[in-house]
Amino acid sequence: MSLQLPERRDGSGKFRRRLTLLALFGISLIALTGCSSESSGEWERLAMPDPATIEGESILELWQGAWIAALITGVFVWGLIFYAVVKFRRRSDDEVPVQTRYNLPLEIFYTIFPIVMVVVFFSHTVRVQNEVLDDSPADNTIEVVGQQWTWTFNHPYDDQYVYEGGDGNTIPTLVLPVDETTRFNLHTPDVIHDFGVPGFLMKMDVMPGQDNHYQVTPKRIGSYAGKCYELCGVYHSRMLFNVEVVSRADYDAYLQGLEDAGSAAEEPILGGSYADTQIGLEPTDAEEAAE
Ligand SMILES: [Cu+2]
Repeated sequence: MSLQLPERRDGSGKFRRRLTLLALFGISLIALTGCSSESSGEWERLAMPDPATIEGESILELWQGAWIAALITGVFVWGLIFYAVVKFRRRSDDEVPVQTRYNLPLEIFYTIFPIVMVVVFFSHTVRVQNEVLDDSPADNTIEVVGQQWTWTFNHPYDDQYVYEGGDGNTIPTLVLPVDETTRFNLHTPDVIHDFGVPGFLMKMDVMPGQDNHYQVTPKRIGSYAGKCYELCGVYHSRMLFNVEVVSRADYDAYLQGLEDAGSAAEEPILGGSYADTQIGLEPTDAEEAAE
């Protein structure tokens, strides 16, 4: 019997040492990842990029608010769990704590409170969604086409459409004027794609037979990266595009440049027949012979 005590002490000492090591590891991890000024902003935004559009600001607020609400709930629940674990831990006297049943106020609380939480989360989500998907007339409308496996951007200009598209070898650029609201009408002739720019904190599915849309108001000039967010086939990873937010004058010059280059059409180029026969993606002679 007397041997048991030192053994148990030993065990808990090991446990404590391990816990200390784990805590030190966690603290150094936080210190190592959070030391530059750039990443301190990232911490505040909870890993979201700095929004480059006005709509992105609301999305960021929703993201931060949801995490803060979830964390407060988490701390409250963890507090209760640890309180119960410590207070009612097994003791030498082995006495079973009081077993409470049918505590009506408590049961009403944990039925009502989650409903209240869901209502709060839902209402904020709907509010931000209405802001982001605001349907009021935009300054510009771009017909965006996603197809296996690139993008085409049709800009209305000079009573026609000027366009820029990629192919298997080149990545297209989406040029947008700064401080203006641009609406994207999303089209696809083949499968579901998803059109998004991480720096804008926004993406949306591009559905065959159903033209989705959303709009953005870029607030600073700069270069961003965009991509397809929906696994759409073998060359999904090629569905990248560049985004250039430029001044109104530069945007006009860009549109004129497209017209001068002959990239103009009466109707927007909506893809289709050449969907899987883009440059670099044609079947090789050997593949054709095998068919
Ligand atoms: Cu895609």
